[in-house]
Amino acid sequence: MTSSAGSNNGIVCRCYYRETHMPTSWHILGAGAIGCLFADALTAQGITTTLVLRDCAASAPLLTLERDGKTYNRQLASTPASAADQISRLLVTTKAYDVVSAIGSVRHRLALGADVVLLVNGLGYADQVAQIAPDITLYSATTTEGVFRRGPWDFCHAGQGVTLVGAMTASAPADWFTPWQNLGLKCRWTESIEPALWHKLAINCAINPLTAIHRCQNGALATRPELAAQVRQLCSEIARVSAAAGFESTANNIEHDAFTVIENTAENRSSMLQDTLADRPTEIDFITGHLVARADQLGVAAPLNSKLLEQIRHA
Ligand code: KPL
Repeated sequence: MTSSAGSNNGIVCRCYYRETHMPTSWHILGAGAIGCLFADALTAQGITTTLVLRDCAASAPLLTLERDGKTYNRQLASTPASAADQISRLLVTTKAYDVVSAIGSVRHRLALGADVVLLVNGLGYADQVAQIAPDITLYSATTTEGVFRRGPWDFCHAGQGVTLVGAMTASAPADWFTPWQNLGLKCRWTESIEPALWHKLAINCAINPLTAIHRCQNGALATRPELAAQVRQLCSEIARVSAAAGFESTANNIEHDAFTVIENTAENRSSMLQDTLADRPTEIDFITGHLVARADQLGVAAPLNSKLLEQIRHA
């Protein structure tokens, strides 16, 4: 990528020219279930894809993935975060609390104007990313793909979902998105990613904290009447916050949508329950924490959400 800077009525304009011969390649930061699913799918399409590994000496991981009832292996390329070669396209699939430090670890490698896609649960980290890496082009994504880890590099793609991708300001699909439509995963471009991210946040607020506190599968939130009543109360609070924040569709549909997800993922352990059971930090500050902060700003009461936030924080 080359760049030129000019001045227009005192406003400094920086123009980026992407060289058309530049080969498509991706780096993936966050070698968990979703990161490895995309690493596999991109590599399978002949797109050079490299996992960025932060805590171990770079070795080439041999991925085992069960998909559509078949298990296969794929050798993935990897690089240590500390390496020097440039990154022009980065897919971030870390935990929400890790996004900023993970991007910080490869900041020295990011090309001017690099495309960075945040495919991460929750909200509230994008501004900090833009602060530490102001010269990147930021995209966001949200997915309902169901993948779980069975071993260090062993994953099962248990449920096909949809991945929505977009830019924070409405725009036509990015040039790099075309091959994403042939990954064997359902990837769709959306001109309104913010409502999609908010909707996913709302679903996670309704499901994740309760499953972590009660150590239950998602389905129990519908079958146990006392938990279903709490889901309904959470949803009515979320609906009020959503309406005040201008997310009408979530405001109108959250209870119906939350129970649909609960039904469709009845056997799942939510990501927050998995984190709790594995004694890892949870993403609560970027899920319920974000909702409660927004409720406070908007002067909307969200007492049950606030209570669950404190319970998980102090668990
Ligand atoms: O996204 C999820 C999560 O676990 O984080 C849900 C939709 C609740 C599925 O388990």
